Amino acid sequence: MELEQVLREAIDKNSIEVVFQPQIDLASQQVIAAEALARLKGKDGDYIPPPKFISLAEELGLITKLGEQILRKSCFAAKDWYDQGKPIRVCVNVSALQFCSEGYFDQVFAVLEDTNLKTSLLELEVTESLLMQDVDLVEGILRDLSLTGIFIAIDDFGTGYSSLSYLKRLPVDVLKIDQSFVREMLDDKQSMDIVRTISDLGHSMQLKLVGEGIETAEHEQILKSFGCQMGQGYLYHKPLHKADFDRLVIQGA
Ligand code: G
Ligand code: G
Ligand code: MN
Ligand code: NA
Repeated sequence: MELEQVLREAIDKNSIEVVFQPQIDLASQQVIAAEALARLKGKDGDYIPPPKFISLAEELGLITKLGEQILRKSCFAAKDWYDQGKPIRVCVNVSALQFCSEGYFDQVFAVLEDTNLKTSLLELEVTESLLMQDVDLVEGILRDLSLTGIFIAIDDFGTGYSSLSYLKRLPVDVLKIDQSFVREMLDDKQSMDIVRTISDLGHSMQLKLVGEGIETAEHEQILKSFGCQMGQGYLYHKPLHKADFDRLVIQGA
């Protein structure tokens, strides 16, 4: 299968690309974090959707290796920003299978040591569905990671089924409001209500809120009115290659 071959080759050559989408502090409009997003080009030169190659890597037992390569590139980038005077946190998506695989904590810690990145400049994005898996296992790993100072975010929040009492118990720092609600909130009262409810929940649990998929000034204004502190979306920037990200945040161009 062609995709499998492309994926295996990228892992062998450590050639997976990582792009970075700025996260904006809505009050100051400064870039304060970046979500790392993996990119893999097919033979036709077009990018393969990440959910496709990530799930294939999971099926083939390659996710641990692929995930480590993505994490390493992400931490390396954040260390470079830090060295250039910009302590920008890098937010890395973690597949559930990778998270639950043996040695995950050690892998993360080794990458931080090798890249010499401070723990507080790494944020791991986990999904609600991960939280619902092996509850004790997941809670233990989250606790170990969090105790080191690494930030934990729940991605696509609102699309899953995490119980609030469980959420309260977990060492979570950030809720990322799923972009589908942000996209639909202007036309759909229910989506607006969901965004408001997630924001209220975030405040009562003292979590930081990131609005995703912000495409218009109106989206931003509504999220701000709900007390959402951070935003990510095409209104600000698309995911950028490292060189373009550097031009933006280091040189201010
Ligand atoms: O970047 P893009 O919009 O194409 O991403 C689509 C989906 O793929 C998002 O849900 C994103 O979280 C996921 N994704 C992107 N990069 C990674 C990665 O490095 N690891 C994992 N597990 N998921 C990723
Ligand atoms: O599920 P996750 O949040 O990790 O998905 C991130 C994906 O969302 C990235 O692939 C990114 O390209 C995409 N994305 C980021 N901002 C926007 C936006 O404003 N609009 C749309 N349609 N997609 C976005
Ligand atoms: Mn994400
Ligand atoms: Na998301």
